[in-house]
Amino acid sequence: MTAVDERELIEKVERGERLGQEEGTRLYELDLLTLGRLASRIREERYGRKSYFNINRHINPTNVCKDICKFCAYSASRKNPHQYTMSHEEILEIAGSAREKGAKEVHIVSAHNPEAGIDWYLGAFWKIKEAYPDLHVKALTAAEVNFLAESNGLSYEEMIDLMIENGVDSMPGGGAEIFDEEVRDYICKGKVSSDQWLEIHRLWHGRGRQSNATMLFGHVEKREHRIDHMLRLRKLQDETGGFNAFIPLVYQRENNFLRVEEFPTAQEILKTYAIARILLDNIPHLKAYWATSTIGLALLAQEFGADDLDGTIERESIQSAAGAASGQGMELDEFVSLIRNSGFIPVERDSLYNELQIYEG
Ligand code: V47
Repeated sequence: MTAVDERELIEKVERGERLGQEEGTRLYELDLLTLGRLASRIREERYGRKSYFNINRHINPTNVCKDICKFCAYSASRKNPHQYTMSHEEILEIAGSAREKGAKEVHIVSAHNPEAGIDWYLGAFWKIKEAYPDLHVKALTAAEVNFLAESNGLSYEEMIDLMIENGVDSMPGGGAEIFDEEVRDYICKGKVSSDQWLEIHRLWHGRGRQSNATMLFGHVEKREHRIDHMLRLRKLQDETGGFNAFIPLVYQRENNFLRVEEFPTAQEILKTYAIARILLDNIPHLKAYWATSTIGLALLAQEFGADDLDGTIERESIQSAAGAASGQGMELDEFVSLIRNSGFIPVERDSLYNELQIYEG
């Protein structure tokens, strides 16, 4: 890129104009600190120095899966022979004890278990809601919704009716991986397609509900695939306005079947956060999910556009199976002081980003 092209690109971002595929990809050629400055300006205009988090509990109730995603170390396989499926009593007990410790949300993501049955999936949400109506149930990725619809002969609309009837409050952003069809075919053939993933969220938003969107990056995809992924989300968000947060998930490399030649540098990860903040002008929050970025980089990402650090998690099985240090979650006090000591104002939020407590001073 010539110096003139670079100047023009920067000015376009400063004027708040939208960038397309080619310009979005060229943003990667800007130096890290320029991108940080551009993304921080947008972040600070919206949120000042506030950084959001919630007190949540991740529950991963089964690791038995009919699909084989090359990047996944969580599902039971020859690399991870230990299979499990929790009973409703176990799930309910985990939800109850998390609530007692202050959790406002349970984030429930499972594998695609062909033996468990739809009543096992939906019944767990219903029982949690019945016992703890104030606990927000964020559950079922679009990949799970597609799996349950297909295996039970249901339309997506019927599945969504059942989710609402059984107490699902919002949908997590998982299963999006990378929308580019060629890369997707290589890393997770047979799972929900990109168009299906987007359609499920479109229908969910159409019912007045909210959700998140993830992107798994740092494996075999190229920069242009990340931009394409973000632009497909931006297009849907223009239509529905139902996404709360965009969550770039940094690929974790252990115990899986995906061979990767080159892993992203910290610089590439931070650039990806900054570019997401710039391109996704219509998705309010950018979440640096510390389970995959490491807490150090998540804190730094606050200077590159991220305004949300997810939550205390308490326990996590998907990313930690692939090497992330998130298995045991994080204590609230530690989380708050890490955010504060990095120069930001910790704000506890609920699942829909209403502010619950500001930790000033
Ligand atoms: O879709 C699987 C990812 C996702 C690996 O909505 C991996 O707030 C990295 O949905 N390396 C599920 N990631 C997690 C998810 C989520 C997480 C945090 C917040 C939210 C939210 C949603 O986990 C899957 C997949 O992309 N994943 N394996 C891996 N090796």
